Amino acid sequence: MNRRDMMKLAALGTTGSLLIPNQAYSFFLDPSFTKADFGPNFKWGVATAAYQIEGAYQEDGRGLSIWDTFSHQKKNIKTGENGDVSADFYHRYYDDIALIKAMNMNVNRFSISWSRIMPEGTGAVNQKGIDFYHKVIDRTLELGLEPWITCYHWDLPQALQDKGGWANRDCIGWFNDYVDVISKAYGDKVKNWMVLNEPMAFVAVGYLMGIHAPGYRNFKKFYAATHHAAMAQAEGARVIRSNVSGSNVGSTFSCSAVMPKTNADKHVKAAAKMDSLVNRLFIEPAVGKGYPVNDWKLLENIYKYVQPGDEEKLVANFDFIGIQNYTRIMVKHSLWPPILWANQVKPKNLVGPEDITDMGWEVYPEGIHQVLKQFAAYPGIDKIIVTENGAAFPDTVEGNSVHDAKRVDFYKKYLAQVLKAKQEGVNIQGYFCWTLMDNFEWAEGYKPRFGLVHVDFETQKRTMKDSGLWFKEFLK
Ligand code: GCO
Repeated sequence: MNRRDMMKLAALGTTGSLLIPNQAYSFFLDPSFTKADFGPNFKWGVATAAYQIEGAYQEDGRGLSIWDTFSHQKKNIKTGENGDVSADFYHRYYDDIALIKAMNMNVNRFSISWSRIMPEGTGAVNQKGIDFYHKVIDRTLELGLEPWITCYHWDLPQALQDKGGWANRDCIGWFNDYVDVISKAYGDKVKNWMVLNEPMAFVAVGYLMGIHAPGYRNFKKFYAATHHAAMAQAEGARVIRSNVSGSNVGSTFSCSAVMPKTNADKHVKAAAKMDSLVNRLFIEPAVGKGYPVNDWKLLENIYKYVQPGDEEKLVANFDFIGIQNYTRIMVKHSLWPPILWANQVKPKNLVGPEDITDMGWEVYPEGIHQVLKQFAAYPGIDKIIVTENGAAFPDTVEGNSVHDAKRVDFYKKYLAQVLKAKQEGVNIQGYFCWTLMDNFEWAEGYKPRFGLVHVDFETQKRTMKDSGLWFKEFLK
């Protein structure tokens, strides 16, 4: 760290837009474990996504993405909001990245906006887009943090959606070309790469449920998009490996412990279908097991889009996998939705959940232990990073403090379960919080706040929450 940074860091908490209250927060610390229990080389970080934080949606040659289109259409976002400005990270990255350092973390996981790099999705490269992420990476490195890049966090260039998006097989090639550009541009500086963020989420929620961009409710498009994204996760890994010497390549998976409501056969079968969709859909082809069709025959339709030679290409040989966990799913047999014949028991209908977040998700710390074990059991999984975990709760803003006791409690309980899995032998090498600062929560708008840092979206003032201070103290 140079002198200027030291001065900047020293100034944090006193003046300016970065507020870190100076009180001692050691009373937060849970005596049951310490940072040292996770080992000396454990990676601690925060994760963010381009569309959720950057704003500047028309600046410096950026093309439009499906999330610009989707959020600008009426009724898609519950609050009617969009990511046009968001947390304005595009202009504030310099100070925002310092907040990660101020929490004593050592990793900055962020995603690259494909349409900043290639405004039309293919072809011409936008030098200003390339330059922006160089600045983000350089800032990250100069603070002594490791940059971890997510190539794709859901913001497909709109020009490619106009040609069918992930439902078009050409998307595999478009994606490879984009990954080729960014891995060549940043490969000298960045060794840690995640190909896709939660493919199950963007194909199921975007192509089947119609809740996320591009907003389709279409089984055929869902099957096609699933196969093309699964191909892209493996092909993308190979592109990175060939361009980046000493690379550490993985991809991230959304996962939730799935359990049947009771041991009744119909609930058990329903849970198995849900597990195939929610947890198994992308990891199994990546480890050479093919699509998880045994418990949910309908998924056999994906094979209509599989061409000769694809099955070998689906195998990714990841150096690590990213586990992203928030809640569990308690499943009951149900006539709705038809075809899946399975539905989630709403957390509010469960008996005595620990708590329910602003997303309506049950707080269930044991669930992260369960999914870590479940994913570690696949062949060829050597290393796991928890690439996202966190919670949305309302914050209490009081002067220059932001109190979020429930979030602090959430992190302590989930971390205890991560540690338990690690002590039982799962090779977990890092833990990244979702997320650095409050941001655009997709179809939910700005209402659910997941940040360790509070953002006042009127003034863009940042204030570290008690949870951020907890990490600062815990990681000291
Ligand atoms: C996700 C994402 C994040 C979300 C977070 C909370 O994977 O869903 O990576 O973009 O904001 O999970 O919903």
